[in-house]
Amino acid sequence: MNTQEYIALEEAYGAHNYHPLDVVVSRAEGVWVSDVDGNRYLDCLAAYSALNQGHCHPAILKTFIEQAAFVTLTSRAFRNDRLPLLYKKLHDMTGYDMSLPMNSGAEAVETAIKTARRWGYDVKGIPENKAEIVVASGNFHGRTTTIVGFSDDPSSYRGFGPYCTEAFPMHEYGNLEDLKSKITENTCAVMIEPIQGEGGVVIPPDGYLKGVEQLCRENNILFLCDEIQSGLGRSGKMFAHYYENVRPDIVIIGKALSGGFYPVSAILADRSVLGVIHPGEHGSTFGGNPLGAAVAIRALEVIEEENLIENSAELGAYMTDRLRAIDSPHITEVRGRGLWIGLVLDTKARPYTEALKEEGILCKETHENIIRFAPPLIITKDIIDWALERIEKVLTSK
Ligand code: IF1
Repeated sequence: MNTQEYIALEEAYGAHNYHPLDVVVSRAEGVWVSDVDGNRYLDCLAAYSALNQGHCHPAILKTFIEQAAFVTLTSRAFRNDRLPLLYKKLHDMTGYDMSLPMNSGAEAVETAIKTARRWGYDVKGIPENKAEIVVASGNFHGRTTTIVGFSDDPSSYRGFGPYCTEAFPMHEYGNLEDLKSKITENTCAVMIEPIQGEGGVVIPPDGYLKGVEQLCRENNILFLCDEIQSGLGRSGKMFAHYYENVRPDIVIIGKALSGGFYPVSAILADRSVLGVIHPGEHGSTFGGNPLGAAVAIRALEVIEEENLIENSAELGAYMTDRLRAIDSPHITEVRGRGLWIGLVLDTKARPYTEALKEEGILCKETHENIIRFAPPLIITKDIIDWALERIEKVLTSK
């Protein structure tokens, strides 16, 4: 079958919950993907940073295949020989006492919400069912009904109510005075992304993360940091919150935690916080399974072994500088951290992402006028130069 035939099937029998580019990927390796018609593309989206290690990384693949032949799932009614090693690896890499593994990012966010509320009641002494978590404008934390209930993007929340909005007061992202005004005696946590991905790589003002941490400490509130997209090297550091040397009480991770092989997410926290969850009070069928744990351990090792964090910082700065040097009347801003770059245009971005696809580059627009570039962190300078030639051609031709 060819591209159009696959698309016809998808249109006929699949829910239309996405508007993807018309490229039908059938093979992928490293930074490259190929479609069913034999066209090859540079992947500049990396599955929204689930593929920091690149597609089908051979070392992770080897572990995936080996572990899948040993044991894939035990449920948590029994123990297994991979999960303890993942717990230790996450402790060693991040410095947090403990972690709680889940599957999707949204599940990890829900886990953070439940943990913060339970801490609010059992430790802080907030009256039952009164706990509030302050969230940010422009947030994206997943698509469960709880989470979309505190989104300010109608395409995320419209028609999915009723919501529990009083439990999630919203402050203007980046505005510490506004955050302060939203804190009450019933606030158990503040939850933010250190950089907002879906908002188009929105970097908050210097000092904002430090200010959030300070307000949380002063008001006995937990600082929850969603690093599902920004974490694990994407921003040029292990975590984007490292740019301001803050230490959140709960760090939420996912996506590249498994290198794109398997849904693995987790929350990281010290015993004083995660100790509020007791046996039988939270979990999931696949959470902490040995296949996911084995893959996650190997995915984390690859980040270290291949110096992906340093590569992201170095080549991200290079790519950002080169994009800023493009003489295009349509580029109003180039912003980013590491290999996570938002190209802000003064016009709709879709025609440009379509034109880039014709040049062999896959990337995605967000909020109509922003093109995100987030290639796998294994990318090399010569491939970035190859891409920049084509990006400049497209951005100066319309
Ligand atoms: C889609 C973007 C959307 C996330 C942060 C939690 C989650 C995500 C910071 C939930 C997931 C994905 C979801 C995916 C597209 C992508 C995305 F922000 F990355 F661009 F949607 F807005 N926190 N982001 O970025 O993790 O449950 O998906 O594993 O829904 O199409 P998940």
